[in-house]
Amino acid sequence: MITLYTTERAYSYGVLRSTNASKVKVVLEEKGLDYSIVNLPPGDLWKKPPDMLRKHPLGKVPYLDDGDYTIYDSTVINEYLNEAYPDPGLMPTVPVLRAQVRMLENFADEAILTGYLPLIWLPWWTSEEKRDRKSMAHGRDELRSKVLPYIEDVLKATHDQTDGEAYLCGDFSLADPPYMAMAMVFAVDGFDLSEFPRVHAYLERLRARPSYRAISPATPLPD
Ligand SMILES: N[C@@H](CCC(=O)N[C@@H](CS)C(=O)NCC(=O)O)C(=O)O
Repeated sequence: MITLYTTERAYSYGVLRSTNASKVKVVLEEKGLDYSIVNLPPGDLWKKPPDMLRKHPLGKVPYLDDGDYTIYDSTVINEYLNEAYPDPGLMPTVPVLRAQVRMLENFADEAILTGYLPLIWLPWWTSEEKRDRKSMAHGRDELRSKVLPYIEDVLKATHDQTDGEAYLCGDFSLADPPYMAMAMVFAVDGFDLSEFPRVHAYLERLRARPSYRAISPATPLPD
């Protein structure tokens, strides 16, 4: 049995979820795996109680139990799931394409999920009066100037070789789940993507996948 440890909380404007754990949820869903969720209180991410540190030495989410094993770090977990449960495969077989998937996944992790997205996302977890508007505006500006132009170019290059309906590396792959987490944040934030039409259409395609339901702000927490 697989158990995913994450943090999710319901607000009047939608359910907010850990972005890194959302990457993993998408892969669990894409593979049709049975899993349960342990929803840790957001405060545990700061307090890092001993039970959490025993499972993840950095006291972060996600981590995942699969039988007797615990695996942490969303990228490592997703590669593990793809190897342990190979159907459907989410990695190409050609080495240079595998490298491309890993580069785009790493770009999302560094530039987006740990880079600029938290400047927008963390304030949404606090009350409206306490929200740091300056940080949110800075996060949006940095994404617009340093991140989204690159993704727009990658999508243009991919689309020039495909039918224009492709994902980041052609078929849906491990490169895409972190951008699904970004799509989730942008849905709550109402982020304006009119300058980036390819990114806008790509995020809409991601939101149309059945696996997005598991991370959508519109999907209620289980009772
Ligand atoms: N590289 C890690 C990053 C995990 C991460 O930063 N998770 C956030 C929640 S989305 C967290 O636990 N933050 C608390 C902290 O950084 O101490 C991964 O991909 O799993």
